[in-house]
Amino acid sequence: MRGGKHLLLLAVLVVSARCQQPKVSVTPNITHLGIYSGDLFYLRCESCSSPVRWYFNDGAQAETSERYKITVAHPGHSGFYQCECKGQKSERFDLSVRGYLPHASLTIATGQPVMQTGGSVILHLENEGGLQGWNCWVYRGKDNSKKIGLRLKDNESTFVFQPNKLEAPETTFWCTDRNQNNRSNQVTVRTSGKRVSLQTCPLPPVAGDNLTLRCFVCGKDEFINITFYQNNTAIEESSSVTYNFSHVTELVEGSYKCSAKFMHKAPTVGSPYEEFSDEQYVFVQVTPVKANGSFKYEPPVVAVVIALVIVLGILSAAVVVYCYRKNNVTGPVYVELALGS
Ligand SMILES: *[C@@H]1O[C@H](CO)[C@@H](O)[C@H](O)[C@H]1NC(C)=O
Ligand SMILES: *[C@@H]1O[C@H](CO)[C@@H](O)[C@H](O)[C@H]1NC(C)=O
Ligand SMILES: *[C@@H]1O[C@H](CO)[C@@H](O)[C@H](O)[C@H]1NC(C)=O
Ligand SMILES: *[C@@H]1O[C@H](CO)[C@@H](O)[C@H](O)[C@H]1NC(C)=O
Ligand SMILES: *[C@@H]1O[C@H](CO)[C@@H](O)[C@H](O)[C@H]1NC(C)=O
Ligand SMILES: *[C@@H]1O[C@H](CO)[C@@H](O)[C@H](O)[C@H]1NC(C)=O
Ligand SMILES: *[C@@H]1O[C@H](CO)[C@@H](O)[C@H](O)[C@H]1NC(C)=O
Ligand SMILES: CC(=O)N[C@H]1CO[C@H](CO)[C@@H](O)[C@@H]1O
Repeated sequence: MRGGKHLLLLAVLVVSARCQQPKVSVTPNITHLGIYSGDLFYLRCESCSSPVRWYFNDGAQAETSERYKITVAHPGHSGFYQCECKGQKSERFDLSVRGYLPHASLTIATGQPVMQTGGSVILHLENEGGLQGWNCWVYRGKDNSKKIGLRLKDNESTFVFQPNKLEAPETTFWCTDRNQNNRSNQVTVRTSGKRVSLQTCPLPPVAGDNLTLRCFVCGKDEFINITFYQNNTAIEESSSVTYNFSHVTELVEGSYKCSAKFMHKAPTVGSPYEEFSDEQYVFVQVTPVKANGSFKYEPPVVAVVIALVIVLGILSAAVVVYCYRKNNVTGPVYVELALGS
């Protein structure tokens, strides 16, 4: 029967797709919780090693590593992503970024978004509906996210806790309710061995807000001037460690860094020397809009499908053998983390 034949071919397709076809996934695994403005995550091309080609809405991207980093998510990142390696292209991965923040809020109570390596921050979690059953998670850029168990006394709506010391270059925190239906925004803390660091608000400013950039300098007494840079162009040099934007617009969006001019201690040495901070990208949220996330289905050309099916049919036997040998990959396991405080 015709239908039966098609079904068989479909089964063959599924088997071979499972083994060979690359697949786009998200780390840390937050997709089931919704992706919101300001999130940091990686799109990963599973069963691929670099070089990888990435596509966003069918457009080729510059990224060639297995991981495609989204540093500060915004609705403009919504669409479909595909990765390709060794001539194999993944299925479309639909990503929808909400143009607003979750109800529950996580903020830095003590510390800054950029800390010295080995430093620690104190975080403040708040949810109007109470925090019973809530836990937090930490992602350090590698491996899997780890759980931070919160020792909540009762159903309070705010909680303050201190995660472990910051050793990774980039550490991301967020919290979820018991059933993982709701979550907080993320807080990302970076570490830097540099003496100069630029601090911005951890959440992207909404158009119309005021925004303060702050240049932190270790060894305060010896620096003379601070320079702020926007997209590598100096925008201000003065003795002030802050730079303010009032009523930000999209035009403020860009890459920022600052530098401090230091004077040599010895009285005979003349000219000052300059040290730069790392760059921070500032994204401005325009009016909170719901992401579109619509999936456009384009029916494939029948002839191409038939040709593909025949080719895959020939290959399937070899593929099945290969699969049985190689299919011992396990899913990520979340490790419970004892809390220091
Ligand atoms: C991501 O998390 C969801 C819900 O906990 C789970 O069903 C899914 O298998 C996870 N995905 C991966 C790739 O671990
Ligand atoms: C926790 O407190 C909130 C109000 O603060 C209330 O709406 C909610 O029902 C409480 N949950 C439990 C499990 O007691
Ligand atoms: C510091 O900045 C001021 C402008 O605010 C400038 O006049 C002065 O020359 C700068 N000093 C140095 C050492 O660059
Ligand atoms: C920027 O704003 C902050 C607080 O709103 C203020 O303390 C600071 O002096 C301002 N900086 C400048 C350069 O105006
Ligand atoms: C923003 O800054 C201006 C001064 O530059 C001030 O008048 C205004 O109150 C500030 N707005 C907010 C929301 O802080
Ligand atoms: C800075 O560069 C980014 C990316 O190239 C661009 O989108 C943005 O408009 C630039 N911002 C400014 C203020 O020039
Ligand atoms: C949402 O999608 C529809 C049709 O696909 C389009 O007309 C509309 O402009 C989109 N809206 C946004 C906010 O992207
Ligand atoms: C406080 C809050 O946002 N609660 C939501 C948690 O998730 C459930 C299910 O998605 C919603 O119904 C609640 O409103």
